[in-house]
Amino acid sequence: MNNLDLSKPILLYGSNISYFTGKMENYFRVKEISYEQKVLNYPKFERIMKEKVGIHQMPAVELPDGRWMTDTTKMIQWFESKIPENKIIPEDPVQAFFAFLLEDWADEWWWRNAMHYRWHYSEGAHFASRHLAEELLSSIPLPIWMKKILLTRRQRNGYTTGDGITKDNLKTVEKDFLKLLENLSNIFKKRKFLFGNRPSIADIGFSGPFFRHFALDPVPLEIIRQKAPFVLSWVSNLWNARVSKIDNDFEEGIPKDLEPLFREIGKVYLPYLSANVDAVKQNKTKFDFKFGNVFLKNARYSLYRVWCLKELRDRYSKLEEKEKTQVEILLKKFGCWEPLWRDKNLPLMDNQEEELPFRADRKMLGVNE
Ligand SMILES: N[C@@H](CCC(=O)N[C@@H](CS)C(=O)NCC(=O)O)C(=O)O
Repeated sequence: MNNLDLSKPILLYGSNISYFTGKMENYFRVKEISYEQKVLNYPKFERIMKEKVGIHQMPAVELPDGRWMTDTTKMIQWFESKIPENKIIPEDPVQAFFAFLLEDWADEWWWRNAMHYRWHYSEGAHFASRHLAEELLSSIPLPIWMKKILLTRRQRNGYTTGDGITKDNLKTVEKDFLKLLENLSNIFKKRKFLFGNRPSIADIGFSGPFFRHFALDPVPLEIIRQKAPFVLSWVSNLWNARVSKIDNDFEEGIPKDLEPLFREIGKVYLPYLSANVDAVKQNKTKFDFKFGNVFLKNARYSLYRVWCLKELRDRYSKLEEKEKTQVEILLKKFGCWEPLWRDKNLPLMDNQEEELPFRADRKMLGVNE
């Protein structure tokens, strides 16, 4: 029961414009795990997911033995443990620690920016709402125009204006994206992937925001074309990469040009996780946040992201003493050490997310839970 039968394709349920479904597709392709992408219509999909894995979110994976899975981060770790060849997790534990830190940032921080560009601009909202209405809601007996309105309203209330973005701070959210493009361009003009000419879990993480959002939605795609074409090449390089065919190794240690990314994590993302911890402790479902150049008003709290912070800490705690010292020195240099440990006790539920990837306790943002 614990083994993985790869003689039949794995089924991947989700939309083909979904952030996390796109991430999982990139992983399966790079790792050459054969899969079939399937669409399940609403409301059936929601019902089945709640029954099989406890919550409803995309993507879901069904294994040939009939088991269902959720959560890309934990699913990828599970597949990596079952298929040890052609690993995408660096063998050097220090590199692996930093690769997972980038993956977490890509999953949890860039979601809001991606949703903003898709749903704020009518060009993106028209395209995405029509696509989703036809792809996922075809069994609901309402006219397309009404489904489009309902979808757009749901996504904005859940993930953009309902998650910290206002008319006054919208530009700070967009500037944050431009900074990311600048930092990534400096890397991808020199090599194909983040840690070398070989893809890692960090690249897979970034395929979430980029593959089905920034490099697909009309407004951010044009920005990338004009300002960061190397980033566009990286999106295709990853989609085309097959780890089994790549002889190159990762670069030694932490490449210098990744430092600006880690400094952003220390300046904005980890303080955000800590502000989220405070909000959860006080049961404030909405909270304000101002750090670095980013400013959010009434951002949604997330119980899931408290667990993400715990995962980062656990990853550090499991290192050998010598590696701990190396990681600590680097985290301190990047301004990440203090915010990583700022909150002594994390407000987690008992055994929260311990059954992942087969059962989940919380959605990332609890919209329509
Ligand atoms: N941590 C989860 C996040 C999955 C997630 O939030 N997926 C989005 C779509 S890309 C979703 O299904 N959101 C649920 C909703 O909008 O109700 C993962 O890594 O798979």
